[in-house]
Amino acid sequence: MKRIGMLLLGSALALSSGCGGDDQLDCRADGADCTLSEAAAQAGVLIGAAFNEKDDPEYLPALIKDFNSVTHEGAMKWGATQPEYGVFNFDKADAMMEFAGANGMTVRGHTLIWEQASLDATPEYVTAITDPEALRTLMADHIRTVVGHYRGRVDAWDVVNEPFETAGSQVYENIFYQLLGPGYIAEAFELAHEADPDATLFLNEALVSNAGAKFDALLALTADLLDQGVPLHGVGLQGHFITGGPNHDELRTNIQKLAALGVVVELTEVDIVLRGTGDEATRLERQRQDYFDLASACVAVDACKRITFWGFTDRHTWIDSFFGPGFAPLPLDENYERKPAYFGVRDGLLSGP
Ligand code: 9MR
Repeated sequence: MKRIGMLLLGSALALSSGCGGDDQLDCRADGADCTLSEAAAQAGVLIGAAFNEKDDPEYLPALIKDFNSVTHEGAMKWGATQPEYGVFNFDKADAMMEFAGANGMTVRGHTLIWEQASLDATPEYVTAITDPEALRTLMADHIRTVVGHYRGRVDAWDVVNEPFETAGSQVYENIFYQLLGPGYIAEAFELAHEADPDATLFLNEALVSNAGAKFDALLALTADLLDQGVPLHGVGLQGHFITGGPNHDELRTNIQKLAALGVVVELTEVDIVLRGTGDEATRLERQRQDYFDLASACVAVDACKRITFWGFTDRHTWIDSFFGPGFAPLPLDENYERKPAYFGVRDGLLSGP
């Protein structure tokens, strides 16, 4: 299955998007039927999607058609890049780089440090460490090797992913926190910056798109790191909307508050489950409105530079494997047809000045 996926990735290298590059195209003109990347280009933002290897010939052509930025769902995580102590493997991530390069797409690197009890990709040989200096050495080697391998080629890195408790607003006391203290975050950013001084370095967090204590904690942490002179350049608001949709005003305000600190902001892992009551048409319309609210909140603030969806077609979404089928969270349906959500994103992108 993985081999087939890699072959598909290879065979799609030659495809070109045929969109997104036409500066003359006016997506607001009557009858214009722009792709998402064309609309995003007009809005001055990047539009991306996470992907994986899939045994599905329609998958990559659909990704290329609508997006100009990619993220791999797993290939750059610790467990993939350093599966065993001191043994690095860049096969899948290198294939993504080649795919992105051949199709004129930028790459968001995800992620260098992410360790949580419930869900991550940090191998046991890391979490089993008890000596702080051993962990510090390993963390430095990991970040230097991975970021160094892609120096000058990955334009943004999620250096630390989900430093907070998923359901709370406290910093999560992962193995790095336990052994290195809260300063592990600053250390990770310093290491990444040394390894690639031109990469935009992000703190990436879940469930912070709307107002609340967790967003306030993220804002305070960002301000604190910047005060310390840490090379933190961006904050990613993931945007997995599982229980509720984005609130346009709260999201815009959150982006503005982060921008006021001097960082760029990206919406990094967007999906919005088809939820609530009513018939399917009603739910699809609510999802369209949610996607509109989200995209329009981003383009309303200059500092919001990219929207990345966590997948792009309902045929392949992590939501199915974690929560079961039927949540249809993405802009393209299971047959790669454009959903109301797609038009919500596109209209939202074009809603700016
Ligand atoms: O979608 C990803 C899934 O395929 C992986 O199994 C999982 C664990 O590595 O991570 C999922 O992506 C997560 C992302 O890396 C960080 N934020 C939450 C995402 C959904 O769980």
